[in-house]
Amino acid sequence: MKSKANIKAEFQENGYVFIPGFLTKEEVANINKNFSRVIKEVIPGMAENKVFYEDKTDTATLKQVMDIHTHDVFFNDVLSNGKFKDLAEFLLDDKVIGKNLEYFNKPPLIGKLTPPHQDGYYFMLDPSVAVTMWMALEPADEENGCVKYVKGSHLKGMRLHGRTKTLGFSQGIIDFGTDDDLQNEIAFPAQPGDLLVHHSLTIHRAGGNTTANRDRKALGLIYFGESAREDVEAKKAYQEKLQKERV
Ligand SMILES: O=C(O)CCC(=O)C(=O)O
Repeated sequence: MKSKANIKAEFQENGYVFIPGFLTKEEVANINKNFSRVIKEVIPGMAENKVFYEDKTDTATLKQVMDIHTHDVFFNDVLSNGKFKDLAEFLLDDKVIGKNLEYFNKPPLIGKLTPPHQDGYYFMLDPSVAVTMWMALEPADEENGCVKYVKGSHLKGMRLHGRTKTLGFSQGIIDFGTDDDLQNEIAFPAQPGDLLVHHSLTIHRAGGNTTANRDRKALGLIYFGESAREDVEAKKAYQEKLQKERV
C-alpha cells in the first residue's frame, strides 16, 4: 500500500498516480451492477450527445456515456461523496466540485484508440486545477487498450490540439510523438479496482481493443478545484461548434 504522502508526491512529480486496489472486489461488483442497471434503464432517456456507440445502429457497441451523475442518484453519490472526492481534494489541495461521471468501454475488435490529449484542453479552466480519475472495472492491458501517460507532461504547458475523427474525444494533440513524448510514455495495465488519477495537463492516450473477446470497461470521474475558473463563453462556443460539426 502506498502512503498518502507518496501518493501526493508521485502525483505532483509525474502528473499521475497509480493506486492499486483502491476499491475492493465487492465495491467494484456494486459499481458494475449499477452500470448494468443504468445501461438498461437510464440510457434510453438520455440525450444523444451524452451516449456514444462505435456503431450507432448497434447498442451492443456502447463505448462512452457522459454526465451519468445528473441522471442517477447512485452515481451522483459515488462522484460527490466519499473516497474519490476526498482523494481529489487531497491531491489538489483545494475543495473540489464533481463535474462528470463517465462510463468507458472499448468493445472487442472495434473499440477505437483514444487520441493523445490533455483533459484541460476540453475543460477550459484558468488555472487548470482539475483531476481525472480512471478506474478499471475489468483487466486492462496493451491488447485491449489500457491508459498510457507521458510522465512529467503536466509541467510543460498546453499543447496544440486539433479535430480528431474519434467520437467522444474530438480533440487530440496534433504534434504528438516527439522524442520527449515517446521516451517518457508509460503504459498502465490495471486490474478491477485499480485507480489511475491524472492532472488536467497530463498527456495521455490509449490503444484500441485488438482482442476478440474482451471488453475494457472503466469508470471515469472528473473534479475541478474551486480555485479554477471556467471560461463559460469559450466553452459554450466550443460546444456549439462541435454540435454543428456533428450534423
Ligand atoms: O478510457 C480511455 O481510453 C481514456 C479515458 C480518458 O482519456 C480520460 O478519462 O481522460
